[in-house]
Amino acid sequence: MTTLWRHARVTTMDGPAAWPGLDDGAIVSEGATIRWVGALAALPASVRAGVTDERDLGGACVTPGLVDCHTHLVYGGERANEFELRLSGATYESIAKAGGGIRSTVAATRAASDEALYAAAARRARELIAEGVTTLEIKSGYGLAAEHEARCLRVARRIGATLPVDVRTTFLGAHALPPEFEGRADDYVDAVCAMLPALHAEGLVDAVDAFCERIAFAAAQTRRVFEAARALGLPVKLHAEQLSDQRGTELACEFGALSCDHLEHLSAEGVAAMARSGTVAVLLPGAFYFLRETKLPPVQALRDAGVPIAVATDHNPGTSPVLSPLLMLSMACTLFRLTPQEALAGMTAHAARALGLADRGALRPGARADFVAWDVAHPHELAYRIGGNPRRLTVRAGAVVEDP
Ligand code: DI6
Ligand code: FE
Repeated sequence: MTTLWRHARVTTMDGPAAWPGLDDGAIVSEGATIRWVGALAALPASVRAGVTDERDLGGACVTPGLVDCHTHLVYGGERANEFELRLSGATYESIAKAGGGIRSTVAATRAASDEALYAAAARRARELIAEGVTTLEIKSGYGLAAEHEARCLRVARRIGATLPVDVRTTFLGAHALPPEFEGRADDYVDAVCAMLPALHAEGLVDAVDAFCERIAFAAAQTRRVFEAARALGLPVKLHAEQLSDQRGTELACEFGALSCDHLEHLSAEGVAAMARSGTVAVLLPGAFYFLRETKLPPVQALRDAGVPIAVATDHNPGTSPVLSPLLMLSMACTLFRLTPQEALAGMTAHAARALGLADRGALRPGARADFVAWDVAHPHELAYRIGGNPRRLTVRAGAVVEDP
């Protein structure tokens, strides 16, 4: 099927000049792929001749499908109790040290059945899809034992197989120290490295991540996880410099990391390392907001160095219980002073790059026909609104997505 999608303002996100986009724009999709995109008046007769189906988008704004490149969507339970504790003065780090935090979610995740994990994660994924997400990264990291990490990654794959969204999975075995390894972090890192080959052989791992932080893993331990990833040819990412500067970014860049994420405490050396290795900076305003952080990521230094900036929900029960990608566009602007265009690039073109996906995130010939038609007059409205969902229609791999 070759479809002409016409009567739209098309924002391709294919380079900085593509803003706000083409009035009277049109897209021709051939199967799952974009064949042509441009102003309708410029549609070549040869392309027009092949069109078998036409859809009028009613003047909507069209953008690439959103890519949420950092989520922890699969877990049991929730942590509203900790939210309340923090409001009365406890800190995220003190709660973690007292055995709450990630560990409490690990206990709830281990206790949950596969079905319960799937049902909860699918409910969350539907919320993201409803706001225009067509590609979603899901990390493990709440199982922290081979069997439970595998269960979580299988649930993540099942989300991709059953819902209209492409799922990329990331193994985050080095997220926290599970209680059975208390006082033996190095032994647990050995265990994490030992889990990876079987998970990879089962096709469950697209990338490997770690949490390099005082309350999690040291740089030397992170290095060992990355070496295990490299031995299998898997790309790496890192939760880096979120609460303190551990120089995790420089380490990740040594391994050619796809992305370093959070980055509130990133140093000038870290910025330079990212620029050299072409690593994407993934900013997570939901976690910054929810933890009431005050140290801002060095956005201007990242810009000046030409580091691509992505934006994601970081959905997780402890620090970012966020299911609204559009709200993250808004917060990226209000909290981090991104422009609406930068924020949208952060959830399309740059997010795709943070996942190592060259076939999406921008609307251009040869790319996947993943796009969203929004009831807005200008794409900057996507970052301006707080609440309200202007999505009219999602097209994924060339076909209209039915509400899941
Ligand atoms: N950084 C975060 O913000 C989340 N994980 C991480 O490495 C927090 C996860 C949690 O608190 O459950
Ligand atoms: Fe995270």
